[in-house]
Parts: sequence; C-alpha cells; structure tokens
Amino acid sequence: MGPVARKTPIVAIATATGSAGVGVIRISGENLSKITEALCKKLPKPRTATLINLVNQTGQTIDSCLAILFPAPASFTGEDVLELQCHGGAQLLELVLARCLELGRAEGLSIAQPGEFSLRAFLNGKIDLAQAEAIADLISAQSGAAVMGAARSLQGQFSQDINALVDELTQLRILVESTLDFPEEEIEFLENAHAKERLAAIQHQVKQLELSANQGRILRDGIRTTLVGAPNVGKSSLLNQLAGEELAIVTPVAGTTRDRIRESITIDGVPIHITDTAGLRETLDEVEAKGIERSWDAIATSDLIIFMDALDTNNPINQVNEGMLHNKVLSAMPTTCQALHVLNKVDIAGSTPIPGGVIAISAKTGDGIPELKRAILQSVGWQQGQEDVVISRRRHIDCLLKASAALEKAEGFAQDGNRSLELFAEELRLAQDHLGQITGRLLPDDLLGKIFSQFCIGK
Ligand SMILES: Nc1nc2c(ncn2[C@@H]2O[C@H](COP(=O)(O)OP(=O)(O)OP(=O)(O)O)[C@@H](O)[C@H]2O)c(=O)[nH]1
Ligand SMILES: [Mg+2]
Repeated sequence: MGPVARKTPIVAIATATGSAGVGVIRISGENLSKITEALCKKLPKPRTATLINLVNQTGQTIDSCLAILFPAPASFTGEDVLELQCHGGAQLLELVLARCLELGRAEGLSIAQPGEFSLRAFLNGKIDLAQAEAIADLISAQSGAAVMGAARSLQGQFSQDINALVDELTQLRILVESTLDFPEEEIEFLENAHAKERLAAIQHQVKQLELSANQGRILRDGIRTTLVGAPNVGKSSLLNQLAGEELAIVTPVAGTTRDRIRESITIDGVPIHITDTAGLRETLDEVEAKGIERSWDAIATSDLIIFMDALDTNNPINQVNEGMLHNKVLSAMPTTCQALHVLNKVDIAGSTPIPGGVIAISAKTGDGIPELKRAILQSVGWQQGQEDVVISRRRHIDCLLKASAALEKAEGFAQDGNRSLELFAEELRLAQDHLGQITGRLLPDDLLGKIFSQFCIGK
C-alpha cells in the first residue's frame, strides 16, 4: 500500500544507514513548535544552524547536534520542517529517532512512510509529480549523465514542456467548445481557427517529447543486456573485456559458466547491465542444465541480446547448429528486445569472410570492442551527445503514447467529411488528461500511492 495523505507530523532518518560523518533526522508537520521546543529547549532562529544538546529521558546527552528549523511554507514539504544534523552512527540515529518519537507522542508524531516527505511536497504544490519522481531518480542515478538528466527534470525542464503543451491544448479546446453551441458555424470553424494546423503542431511536439523521453528512460533504467551463445564462444571473455576486470571464469572447457553473472558498466553515461550466461547446448550434467535454464530466463527479460558465435575448432557445435540456435534465441526474445550478432575470436579466424550485419570482435585482444559498444547504444535508439536529455520513466512514455493516440483520433475526426466537433473536442480533452497525468495535475489517488511507495523512507 502506498502512503496516504496524513495530517499528523512525521519523522525519519533521512541519511543512508551505516557509519558516516553526519546523519540527518528530518521532521515535518503542520506545526512543529511544541516538538521543536521539547527537542531544542527553545525555538531556534529559522533557517539558521543552532547547536543543541539532545538529552534522553534522564537528562543524559545523546548527541550534540545542529538543529535547523524551516517554518512553513518555505520548506521542502511546505510544512514546518525540523532537521537535526547528528553524528552519523546507525545506533546513535536510532536513539535520536526514538527520542523524537517520545517527545512528539502527544502531537501524534510517527515514522514517515516511504516517499511521504515528497508526497507532502507534491500535495502542497511545492513540486509536481515529474519533479518528485526526479528526486527519486537523482538519488538512484547510476551514472553522472543520469544525475545531470535527473537534475534537469527536478529543475522542471520536462514539466515546462508538458505544461506548455497542456496550455496549447487548453487554447484549442476553448475555441472548439465555444463553437459547439453554434452548429451552423462548425463547417467553417476548423478552417478559420487554423485548428488542423494547430493540432498538427501539438502532435509534432508530443512526438518530439516521446523521442526525448525514450532517451531519458534509457538513461534512467539502462539497457539489460544478455550474452548468449553456444559454450566456449567467449561470452565470459567478452564480459571481462567490457567490464575491464576478470569477473567471470574463462577456460577452454566448454560449459565453464554455470550460473548467471551480472555486472553493470556505463557506455557514454548509459548504464548497461550485462548478464553472462551458461553456454546453450544439450547436456546430461544436472548443474549445467539448471544453468542453461537460467540462460533462457535471462533472455526472456532482456532489452538486448548479444548472440555470440566464434569460428574456432574449440567450438563444439557446427555452423548449421549455430544457425538453428540463433533462430531459437531470436524466437525466445520478448518482442521489444533487440539483438546483435557478434562473431568472436577474429584474431584466429584468419581470412574467414565476415557475413554482413555481424560485428566481428576479439574478446581477447579487444579488436572490434569500440564498434560493439557503439552498436549496443544504437540498437536501443540512444543518440550520442545529448546534453539536454531529461530523465524520464516508462510511466511518462505511456502517458505520451496515449496522448498521441487521442490526438490521432482527433485528427481523424477533423478530416472526416461528417466531421463532428464534439468528438474532436472529446479527444482533445483525453489527450490533455494523459499529459496532465505526467505532472500529476490529474491523477487517480491509487496511482499516486503506488508511485510514492517506491521511494525510500526519509525522502
Ligand atoms: N583466440 C581467442 N580466444 C578466445 C577469445 N575469446 C575467448 N577465447 C578463449 O575461448 C575459450 C572459452 O572462452 P570463455 O570466455 O570461457 O567462453 P564462454 O562462451 O564463456 O564459455 P562457456 O562458459 O563454457 O559457455 C577460452 O579458452 C578463452 O581464452 C578470443 O577473442 N580469441
Ligand atoms: Mg562462460
């Protein structure tokens, strides 16, 4: 269950567990004066670091810490917020948290649910939904480029584009709906108001946003890439080559890798989550068979399959079987999954001609690896050198696609000889609703709970 909108004050340890120089406890509530006075002895000056001595029930010092009070509405949540910067010990912070709960009991102070601080910020209009999501994405960003993309979203770059589109749609709807009451003018209306041109411009902008949101999603989620092929073709060697370290065991024995081995790297700032798998073949070995089952499972949950071949005598299966295996892998992939065909060991392949569409590499010498890296990014539609990508999620893309579909329908109604302005207006309204869901202007409560419950506590 997601967080519900509560009125009572909340508290949480806002920093990661473990030992650190500083650990922060955050409290938020509509009126924190009583709790603050109980903790700090007197109300600290707003937005000023004040050294306080935090004591337990019997008057013994738990910690000397800095208290900073952000009175409503100029705070992260829009409520009164009190932050205590303590020493960063896990047990120490637990004691401080327990003391806060003790002193705040009369006020109904309780531990925050995951994402509840951000939810309050959203409900109080401090940030919109896309920005709240950007906070979570900023914290979990897996590369420097993803951090920058999330920061741009948090600044509101993505939301501004969406809001501009929603405003355009509002203008168009006002025109259309004000004409609905005058049916005799309908025929001329679309021409006079340049409605079709305006619709086309909006459609174009939604398509552009779809493209850039897809870039943002790749940056956020990365590419789940699985190395697949017959035993001994060099899958583990390629993993090691891409990761730049000896992660997986490599031997001339076919069937070396038994379990899936995972490692994340980045190419051009894009996170690539690589899974090395057990070579695919018929086997009587029970352990290897289990490993091969897992290889097929990995194929089913990938964004990209790198199918590997190798032209060397150690490769235990012949080319005919290799082709059959390739087809079997291609048909086991999810429909959204991309595939690359790689031929390994070109260092010993001699003058063997390389078939078209195949990327020739040597996992041993590193030949062809830069080309493979480029192909990995291209395969999922990543365009290099995008400095202005804003982080985005599957949810945003789904909303954009739904808006696109509604606009297409609207276009159909506009072109229809028996054009119906009412249906045209209705599709515009639907498109606007879908766009509004991105920034949370219009969002069902259950969906809101679901989104914020994925945040961590203290955020
Ligand atoms: N000459 C040459 N040998 C390679 C290359 N890549 C891998 N090998 C050798 O091929 C053998 C098998 O390599 P692995 O990386 O273990 O192959 P694998 O596909 O992971 O094999 P399984 O785990 O058994 O499925 C090892 O002896 C490697 O040293 C290459 O590019 N050139
Ligand atoms: Mg292996």
